[in-house]
Amino acid sequence: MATIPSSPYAWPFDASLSPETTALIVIDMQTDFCGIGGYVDKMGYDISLTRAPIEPLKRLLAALRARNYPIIHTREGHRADLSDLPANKRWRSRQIGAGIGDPGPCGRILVRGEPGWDIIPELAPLPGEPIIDKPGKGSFCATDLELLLRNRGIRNLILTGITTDVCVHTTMREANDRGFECVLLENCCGATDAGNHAAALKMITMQGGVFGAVATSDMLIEHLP
Ligand code: C5J
Repeated sequence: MATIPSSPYAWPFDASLSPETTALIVIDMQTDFCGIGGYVDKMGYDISLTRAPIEPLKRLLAALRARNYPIIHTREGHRADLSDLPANKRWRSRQIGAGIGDPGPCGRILVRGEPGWDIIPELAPLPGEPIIDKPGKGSFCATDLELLLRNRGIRNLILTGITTDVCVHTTMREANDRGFECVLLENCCGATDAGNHAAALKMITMQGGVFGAVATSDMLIEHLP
């Protein structure tokens, strides 16, 4: 029986932390969200905030791979013909100068197969680690993530990646509603705004942990069974 120190309760609630029950999800660590010339950079946001989780994530991946925890990566992106891109998402991104599907310094923005869309080399998935390609913010929407998790008997999710307040939070909410027990590692996430990152963490801890718990990767690594 194992838990880690986290807020607002020791996670997971039933002390079932183990490689058989628990998976790491690394969300959207793509050039478009943290690289020079990518989508977030083109919108004018500070990519040092979305790059902050890279080093802690490297250490976390090494620790979890060494203990055989399942690791799943996600990528946000759209088909080359943009048939899975809602018109309002395209319109909104164009308003802010980074039109999804339009050409940019890293290729067509958030289009599958383009250089900016891929996961950054520092955090490249290893062979055998599933990659979920998703058209939306949440990792469960229009993907087979839930099927993969249920087939492996996974019921606890360690959530990391970018951005804290958008794709990570949406995934956490989707997972919580499906009965998955989630922890978000605050130093392994980043947002396009420091205040939004802090607010997203606080939201999780309300109502006794309405979406799960918040911890750090150091605490997790220290207490990993
Ligand atoms: C956004 C994401 N922010 N990965 N995507 O559009 O958070």
